[in-house]
Amino acid sequence: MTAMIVPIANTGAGAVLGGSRVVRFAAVRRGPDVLEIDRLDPVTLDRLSAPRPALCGLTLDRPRVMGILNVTPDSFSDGGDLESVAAAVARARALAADFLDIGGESTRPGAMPVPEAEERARVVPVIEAIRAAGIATPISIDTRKASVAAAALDAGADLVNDVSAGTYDGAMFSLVAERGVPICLMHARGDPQTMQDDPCYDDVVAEVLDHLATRLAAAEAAGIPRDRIVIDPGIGFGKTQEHNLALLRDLAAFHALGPPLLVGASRKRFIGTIGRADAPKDRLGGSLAVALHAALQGAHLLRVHDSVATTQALRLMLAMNGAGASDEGD
Ligand code: HH2
Repeated sequence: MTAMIVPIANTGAGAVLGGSRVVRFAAVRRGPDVLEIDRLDPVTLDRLSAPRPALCGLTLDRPRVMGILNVTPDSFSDGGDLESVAAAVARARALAADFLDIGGESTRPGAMPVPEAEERARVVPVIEAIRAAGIATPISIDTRKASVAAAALDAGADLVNDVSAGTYDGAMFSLVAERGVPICLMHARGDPQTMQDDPCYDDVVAEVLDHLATRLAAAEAAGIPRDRIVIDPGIGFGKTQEHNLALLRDLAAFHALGPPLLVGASRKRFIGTIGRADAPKDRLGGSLAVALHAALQGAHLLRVHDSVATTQALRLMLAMNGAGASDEGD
């Protein structure tokens, strides 16, 4: 198992965390010990702090907002909201996000798989219409299927978000390598139908880290260069509330792998439970709290439903930390 190093993230002093404009760390936790960064080996220190490569032309020195556009009838919080292509385009515009993440298959707990042709028919017209409307925001296609990813890329998508990290469809990594696009590798345990049936880990952070290291190596072996890979601990995918909280608490541990870090916690069940909000759409306050926490642990991409509110919160966080609120020069 990977030896876990958890940067103690702070603002103001030490080395930058994950190439961030605002988050720094002067010490790390390793097991029970706290080490000053001058006691870290240079390779580890470099991996933890090196600037991350730009993604689809966007720098990752500040957190970027990925707005969720679900074109599904059954997503847990917004399923069925978008009943026409025109409504999806209007939503894409209203999200005003740095990235758009478009999905045609719900991966909520208990969801049934969607046939490939059906999933393609949901996402392709929406991507084509977004591009035809002149919206140039980078689009990520949220799918586990290589044929859906291929059709979405043909229609104008720029990167692939695979919640199975290439384990669902053996053709996914070769497609991504061949097309030369970035991919987000997310940790999940089990499939959506069964993943919440009593998930168990000895040490959830170490095990998720190890799994992502293995998938990262598999993606590289399939010809996807490291500078086109994003990683994600997969909040809510085969995890209890305690697992989610442990992953968020030690989020900075994931910087040790090197790639940019994406976090998707928006409106998820643990936010409703802890924040006492039964309806997913009532979970904005808790979702913002988690997004800001993740940003202050150096997360590079925040996958959210409420992108306008999240962008506003991040601008304030950046301004208060002296990093400027504006995106001028991006
Ligand atoms: N969460 C969901 C879907 N895709 N992708 C990444 N990389 N990370 C996530 O945490 C993640 C994801 C589930 O949320 P949502 O899309 O809102 O719901 P549904 O799966 O029901 O469509």
